[in-house]
Amino acid sequence: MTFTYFGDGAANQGQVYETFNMAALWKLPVVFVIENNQYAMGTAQRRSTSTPELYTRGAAFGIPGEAVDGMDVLAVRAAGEKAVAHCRSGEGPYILEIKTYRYRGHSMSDPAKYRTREEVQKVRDEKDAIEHVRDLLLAGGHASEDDLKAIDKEIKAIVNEAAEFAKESPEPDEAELWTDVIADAVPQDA
Ligand SMILES: Cc1ncc(C[n+]2csc(CCOP(=O)(O)OP(=O)(O)O)c2C)c(N)n1
Ligand SMILES: [Mg+2]
Repeated sequence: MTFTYFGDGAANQGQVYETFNMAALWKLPVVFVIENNQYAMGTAQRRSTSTPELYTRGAAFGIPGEAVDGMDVLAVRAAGEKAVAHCRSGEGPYILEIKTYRYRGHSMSDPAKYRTREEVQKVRDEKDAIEHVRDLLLAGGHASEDDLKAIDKEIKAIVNEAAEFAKESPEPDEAELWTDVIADAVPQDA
C-alpha cells in the first residue's frame, strides 16, 4: 500500500497520466493524494487548469476519486480510510483531492505578490485546520487549554532540536545518494 503526494500544479503534468494508466492497468494499491492548495508556485489554479475538479482526473483510466476538505482532519481521516479499503480490496488505485490552502509563498524567494493579504487572512481566520481540530478537542472535552499548550511546547522543542541536529551534522557521504532509492522493474507476471 503506497501513498503518493503531489500538488495541483504537478497534477497538470503529463507523466502523472502515464502513471495513472500503468497504476490502473496493474491494479496497484496506491492512493494518489493531490494537495490542492490553489496555487502552483505563483500561478492560481483558475489561470492554469481547464478542469479544476482534480479528483476526476483518473476517470479516463477507471480510477475513482473524491474531493475532501483538507482543513477538516476528521474528513481527511475518513476519506483516507475509504481509499485504503479500496486499494486493499485489490481494486487498484484511488485519488484523493485534498482541498487546502498555502499560507506562505512556494519558497523563501516567493513574496506571494500574486494574491492579497486579505485572501490569506480570511482562510487563516475562517478555515485554519489546526484551529479547527483544537476546537473539536476542547469542545469534546478531550483536552484542556493547558494540555494543548504543553503539546505545543513539546513540539517546538522537538523541531528546534531537529533543526540544531541538522545544522550541526556533517555533509552526508556521496554514497548516501543511493540510500533508499528504489527503481526496480515490475515483474513480468505482475
Ligand atoms: C518536472 C518539473 N517541472 C517543473 C518544475 C518547476 N516547478 C517547481 S514547483 C512548480 C509548481 C508546483 O506547483 P504545486 O504542485 O501546486 O506545488 P506548490 O507550489 O503548491 O507547493 C513548478 C512548475 C519542476 N520542479 N519539475
Ligand atoms: Mg499547489
